[in-house]
Amino acid sequence: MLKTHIYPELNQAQIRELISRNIDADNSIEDRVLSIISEVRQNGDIALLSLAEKFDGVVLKKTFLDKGEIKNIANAIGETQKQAIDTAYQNIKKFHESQLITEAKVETMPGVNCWRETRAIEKVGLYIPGGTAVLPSTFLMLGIPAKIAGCKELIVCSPPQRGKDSELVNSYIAYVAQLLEIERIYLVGGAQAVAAMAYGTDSIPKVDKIFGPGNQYVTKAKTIIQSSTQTAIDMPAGPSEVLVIADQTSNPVFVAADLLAQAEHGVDSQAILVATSQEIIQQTIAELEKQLAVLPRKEIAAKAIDNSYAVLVSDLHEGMTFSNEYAPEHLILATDNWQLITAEISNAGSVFLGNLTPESAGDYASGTNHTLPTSAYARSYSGVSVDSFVKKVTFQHLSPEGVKNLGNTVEVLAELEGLQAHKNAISVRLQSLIVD
Ligand code: HSO
Ligand code: ZN
Repeated sequence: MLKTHIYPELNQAQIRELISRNIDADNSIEDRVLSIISEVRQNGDIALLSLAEKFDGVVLKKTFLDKGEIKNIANAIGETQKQAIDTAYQNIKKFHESQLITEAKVETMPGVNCWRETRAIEKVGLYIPGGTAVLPSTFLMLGIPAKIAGCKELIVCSPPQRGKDSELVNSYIAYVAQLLEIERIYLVGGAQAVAAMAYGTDSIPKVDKIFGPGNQYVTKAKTIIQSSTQTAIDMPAGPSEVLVIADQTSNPVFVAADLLAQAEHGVDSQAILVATSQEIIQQTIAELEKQLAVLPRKEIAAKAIDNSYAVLVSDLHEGMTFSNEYAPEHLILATDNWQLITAEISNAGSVFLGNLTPESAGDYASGTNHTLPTSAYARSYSGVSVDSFVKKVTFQHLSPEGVKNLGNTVEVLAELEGLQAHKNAISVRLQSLIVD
C-alpha cells in the first residue's frame, strides 16, 4: 500500500526522483515500431490487413467500416447508454463551442492594420484505443472539438475487435461515429494506425495532425512520425495520472474512490495522495483496501497503487508546491478550502475543485476535455481543445498612410541588418506615393 514521504524532510534530489516518471522509453519498442512503419509505407493496405491478423487476431476483408455498417452496429446500443452519451455530447459541445473566439483587429499605427484569423486543420486523424478498455468517451473528446473547429476530414482509426462482423467495433464507438457524422471507421490499431495516417495508404488519407492516446507503441509511433513527416501530433502521451490534495475537510471514502478511478486505467497509472495529516493518509489507505477488494479491475488497480505514493505536507500551500513540481495530468483539490489555493496552481492539465467534483465527471460528461498532458508535460502543454484543431493565421494591410508611417522604420532596420532588398521593397512603395 501507499508508501508515505514527508515533504519537509525531502531534499531536491529526492523530490526529483519522486516526480520523475516514464522517462526511460524502451528502445526495443522503437525498433519494432520502426519496422511496422516501414511495412505500412511499403505495402499500404495489404500491410494493414496482415498486421490486423497478426496483432488483433482478426481477418479483415477491407480496412474500414462504411456508414451503413456503422449504423447497423450502432443499432445495438441500449436506450440508457444512448441518453448518457447524448448528454455528454451536449455538454462537451457546449463547453468547446465557447472556445471559438474572434480576435479584434489592431491598428498598430494609423494605416497599419494587423489581425489573426483562425483556419481549421483540414485533415485530422483520431486514434481511438481499443485495448483493455474501449473508450467511446475519447472519441467524443476528440471528435467534438474537431467538428467545432471546422476540420474537413476526420479520419478515425480504432483496432478491430474479435468476434462477429457485427462486433468489429464496439456499438458505443459506432454510435458516437453516427453523432459526429463520420463516414468510415478504419479498423486499424497500434503503430500501424499512426503510420497509415501519417503516410497515407490506398484507403486511408494522409492527415495533417494525429490525435489520441494509446499504448507505448502508439505513443512511440507518434513521436517518430512527428519528427520525420509533416504530420503533427497533439501531445506526447504517457500513462494517465492523478494527484489528490486532501486536508481535514476531505472525505477518505471519496479520496480513495478517486485514486482507484485513476489506478484502474492501467498498471502504469499513478495516483498520488498529498495530505496535511498522517491520519488522513491512514484513513484513505484503509478505504483504498476496502474499495480495491471489490473492483472488477482490481489486479490492474492494485499494481498501479503499488506504483504510487503519499506525501505528507504541513499545509495546503506546501501541498500545492509539491503538486506544481509533479505537474499532474489531473489535480483534485479534495478540500472545502480549495479557494485558498487555486491561484497557486501553475502546472496541471485539468483541475477538479472541492469534495463533490470527481475526475470521472470530467473524464466523461461535465464538458471539459479529458485528453490531457501526462508525465509532467503539464508544465508546458495544454489539454486538447478547439485550439488544437486550428492554426492562427496573421494578416496585415498597409494603406498609403500606413506605408508613410511605417516606411522609414523598416528602411532603417533593413539597412542595419545589411539587407538591401528588404529596404528596397518598402522604399519603392514610399517613392510611388511621393510621385503620386
Ligand atoms: N482519465 C482518462 C480518460 C478516461 N477515463 C476515459 C475514462 N474514460 C484520461 O484523462
Ligand atoms: Zn479516467
